[in-house]
Parts: sequence; structure tokens; C-alpha cells
Amino acid sequence: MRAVVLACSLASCGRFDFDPRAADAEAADPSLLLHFTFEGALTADSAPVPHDATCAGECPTAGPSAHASLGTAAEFSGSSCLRIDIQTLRPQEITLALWVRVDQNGNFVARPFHGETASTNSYELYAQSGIWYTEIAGKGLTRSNVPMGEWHFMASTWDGMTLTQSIDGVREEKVDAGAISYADADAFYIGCDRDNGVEVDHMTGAIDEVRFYDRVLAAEELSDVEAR
Ligand SMILES: [Ca+2]
Repeated sequence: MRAVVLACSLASCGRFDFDPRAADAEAADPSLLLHFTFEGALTADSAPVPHDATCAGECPTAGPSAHASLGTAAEFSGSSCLRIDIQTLRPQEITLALWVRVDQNGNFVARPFHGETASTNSYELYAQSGIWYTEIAGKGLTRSNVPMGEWHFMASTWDGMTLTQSIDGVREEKVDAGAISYADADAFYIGCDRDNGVEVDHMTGAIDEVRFYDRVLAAEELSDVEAR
């Protein structure tokens, strides 16, 4: 076993169902803008063009993930958050995918558009009072009664017209969701949102395998992502 561990690459360590061909394809996919695996340094981005995070407030800590094959996850305490400076990346199509365990309310991921001057002006995935939300600028989709304290795979896509939300493979969509309106100062956040110039809605729970693409992934592709 030791020889296997020593031989594996950083990305594959601990993933015994790891398919190197799939990983190579993912590492070469230019539409993958961000990919946080939370193995090793929790601020490290594994996307083809990496944009490492900084801690906005407290740093998250490492904890167990949804499956042993996913290694470690990032644990958010309610006052920790990660900021990724991708202000120059302004995709007009989006896919977000991640594993989430909610212990209390909070934002899983958020891409504010006018976070310095406004609220409810983000592409955001969050939970509040047992309801999960996928919203653009305050409009979007909800799912009630998602169990707390358990891991779920969540994905959302936006093609410029239709917003989708998928939780554990059950998909809903909304046409004419809110509009994307990028501003200069806004970053991307994991574990909180930014409204009126301050970080808000901090997550209490855990997050793993955050992927952010500038295209809409098909349902089969999202199933492949979930299975990795
Ligand atoms: Ca992980």
C-alpha cells in the first residue's frame, strides 16, 4: 500500500477508484475555471489555470468528506470563508457543482455582481431554515426538507435564460431567472456571500469538490462529475 501511496499524484492520493484518463481530460478542460478539491492546502485551485483562494476572515479546516474516495473536505465554522479573485472571468454560461453538508444556514458558493454596493445581487447557492436555494439576483429555485448533517451533491447551470438546480440528481429549472450583471470589484466566494462591502451569510457545515465552469454541462456530464 505504501508504494501505491507514494506513487500516486497529489490529485489522486487517497482516491482508489481514481481514473487517470478522466483526471487528464478534466485537467485539460479549459471550461473548468475553478476546481477546489480541498486536498492538502485548502486554498489551492486544481483548475487548468489555477486561481488560488485567500481566507476571508477565518480559514476553513480539513475534515472528512462525503466518501473516502473524495479525501478531505473544507469545514466552515460560521465565521470562515474563502475568496477567489476571478473578477476578470465573467462567464455568460455557468455550471456549479459541489458536495455540501449543511449543519446550519449559510452560503455554499456565491459570485456577487455588485457586492460592494448591493445585497441580493449574486449567483448564489445557500440554505436557510431547512430550505436550499439557487438564485441569481434574488430569483431562482428552492428545495424544502433537504436533511441537515448529511452530504448531498448539488449542481446548478445557467445558459443565459434558464437556471437549473439539481440536488442528489433531482433537477428543477426556471426560465427567466434573474440576470447576470458583472461589476469590477466582485470576487467568488466559498462559504459566504458579499453584500454591501462585507462578507455575510457564513456557512456552518462542510463543502468539497467545488467546480465552476463557463459552459452548461449536460446531465450525463454532471453524473460523471458526481461519480468522481
Ligand atoms: Ca476532497
